[in-house]
Amino acid sequence: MENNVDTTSVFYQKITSKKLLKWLKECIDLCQPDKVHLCDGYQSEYEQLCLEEAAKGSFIKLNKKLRPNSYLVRSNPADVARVEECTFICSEKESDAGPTNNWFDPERMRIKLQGFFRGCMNGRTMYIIPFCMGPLGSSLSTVGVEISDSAYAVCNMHIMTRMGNAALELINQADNFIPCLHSVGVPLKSNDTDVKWPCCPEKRHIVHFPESQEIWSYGSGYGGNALLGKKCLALRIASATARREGWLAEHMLILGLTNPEGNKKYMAAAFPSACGKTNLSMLQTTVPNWKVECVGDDIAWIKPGPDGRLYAINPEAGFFGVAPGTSIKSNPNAMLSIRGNSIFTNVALTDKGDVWWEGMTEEKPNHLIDWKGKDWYPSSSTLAAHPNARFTAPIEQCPCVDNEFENIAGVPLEAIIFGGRRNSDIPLVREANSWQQGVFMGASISSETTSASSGETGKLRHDPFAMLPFCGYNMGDYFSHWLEIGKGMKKDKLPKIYFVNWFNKDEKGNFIWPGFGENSRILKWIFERSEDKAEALKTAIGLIPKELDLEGLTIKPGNLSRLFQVKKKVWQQELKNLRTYFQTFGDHLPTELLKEIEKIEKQL
Ligand code: OXD
Ligand code: MN
Repeated sequence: MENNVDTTSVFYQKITSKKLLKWLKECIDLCQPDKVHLCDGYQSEYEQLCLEEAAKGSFIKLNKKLRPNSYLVRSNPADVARVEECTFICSEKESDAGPTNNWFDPERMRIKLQGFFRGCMNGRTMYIIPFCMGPLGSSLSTVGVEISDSAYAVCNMHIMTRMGNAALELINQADNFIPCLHSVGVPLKSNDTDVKWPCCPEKRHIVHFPESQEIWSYGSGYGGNALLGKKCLALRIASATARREGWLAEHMLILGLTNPEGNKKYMAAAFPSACGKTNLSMLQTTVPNWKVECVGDDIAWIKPGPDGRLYAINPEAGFFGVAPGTSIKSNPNAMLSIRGNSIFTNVALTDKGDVWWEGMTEEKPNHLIDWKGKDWYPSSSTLAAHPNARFTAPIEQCPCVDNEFENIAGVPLEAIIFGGRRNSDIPLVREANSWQQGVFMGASISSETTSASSGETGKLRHDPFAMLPFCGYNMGDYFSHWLEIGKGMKKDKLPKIYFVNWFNKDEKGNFIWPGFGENSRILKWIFERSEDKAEALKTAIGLIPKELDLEGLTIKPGNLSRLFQVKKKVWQQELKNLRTYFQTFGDHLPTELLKEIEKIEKQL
C-alpha cells in the first residue's frame, strides 16, 4: 500500500474477505489516513473511544450517578440534520431515480467523490466498522462495512447496529458486504488542532449507487448522514434491493400488541420523521390490561415468509430518537431506555451534569448550558436543545422491548398503519377496503415538515409511505412494487391497511385527540378488526369505527364526530391535489392509484 499505514498489523489477518481487503486498500490509498482501526465491537472499545473523545473535549461525560456511562455531544450548528438537498441517488438511468430524488450521473459523481475523498483522512484515524443490519444469522439481515473518520459515528454504530467481530465473520464467510465510505471532510495537517465537531457543510454529499450497492457520504457527521447503516443502507439501498428481490424496506416502526386474554398481534406503522413513531412503538396503553411491546421504532424489513404471510424484522439495534418533547409523561419507556449507556446530541446540559430538552419537564431548570455551549436561562429567547436533538440508546434497554426482537424469522404482520401530521379533515383512523386502496392510502400521505431534515418546518408536503427522503428508486415504481407484493399473496394472508391522523386541531389550534397513550384505543380497534370482533362503517374514503373504546376518556361533545367527518368539498380538493401530484410520476404511475381516486370521487 502506498501510504504510511502499517498493513502488517494483526487485524489484517482477521480479514479474509477478498472483497473487503480490496476495498480497504482502495479506501486507504484514496483517503490516506494516519492510522487504521478495525472495530471489534467490544464494550471496551466503545468506552475507550468515548474516553478519547472526552479527552479532546468532543464528548462531555455526564454525571455518572444520574446518567451512567453516557455522553453529551454538541455538533457544529451548521450540521444538525439530514440534508435532503445534498442526498443523491446515482442510478445508471435518471428515470430509475424518479422525480422525488436528486439524480446525478454515476460516472461523473464518482469523479467528483474521488476529488472530495482524496487525502480527506490525513491526520486522522480510519475506523473500519463491520456491521450487521438485522439479527445475526437471519436470512433477512444484511451486512455492511462502514469506513469512517468519525469516532462519534463509530460510537453511535456500536449502539445502533450489531457491529464488530461477529459481523466481520459473516462478511468473511460470504465474501460480500455493502461498502459505506464516510468522511467528515476535514483533513488535518501535522500541527493543526482538531475542532470538536469536524464537518464540511459546503461540500456535503450523501450518495447512493443502488445498482452496485455502494454508499459514499462526505462532509457531515450528523445522524443519518453519518450512521450509514440507517437511512442510507437500511432504507435507500435496501428499498432498491427489495424491489429486485420481492420484499419491502420501509420507514416503519414494528410493535406487538397483546390483549387481556394474552393474544399478541404485530403491526408496522409508517409516519414521516418526527411524527411520533418512537412514541407509538413503545406506548403505555391507557386501555386497561392491553400491552404494547417494541420491536423497532424506525425501520422495518418485510418479507413474505414460508406460510405466505408477511414477516418483519427491525434491522437496527438501537434508537436514534428525537429528544425534544420526550418526557416521562409523553414516553416513559423512552425515558427509561435512555437512563444510561446513551449518547445525547445537541441537548442542553444541566448544572448537575445531566441532560435536558424542551418538554422533558414541565418546569424549566433555572440554568443550563444550551446545545451551542452557551449559558441559558428560562428567560432566554432561544431553545436550550436543538429541535432535532437526539438520543442514541440500545433497544435492549427499553423496558418493553419485545421478546421476538432478535427472532431471526421476524414477526408476522397483522396490520400496516400509515399516518401523517395533518391539522384538519383527515380522520382519526380509517381502514382500507383492499390492499390496493391501502397502497393508495400510503401513496397519499402528506405531512407537515419537521426539523428532522434541514429546511423550513411546518410546511405541508407529499410524503408517500413516509419514504419521500428514503426511497432509493423511482417512487412510481415503488407504488407498483407495493401493488405487486399484494398481488403475489393470498388475500387472507395480507395484513389489513389503516390510515391514522393524531394531529387534528380545533379552531383555536388545540389538538382534538389527546394522542400518546390514548392512541392505544385505536390500536385496540385495529387489533379487533383483524379478528372480526370490531365493527366498521363504510365511508367514501374507507371504513371507520362504528364504536371506539373511549371508557375513561372525556372528549368534548362534537369533537368525536369531528374526528371522523368526511367533508365532500375538502376531499374533492384533496383528491384533486393528489391527482396533480401523481401526474409527476408520468408513466411510472400505476393506473390502479388513479382508479382508487375515481372510486372515491364517485362515492363522495
Ligand atoms: C430519523 C428520520 O432520524 O426519519 O429517523 O429522520
Ligand atoms: Mn425515521
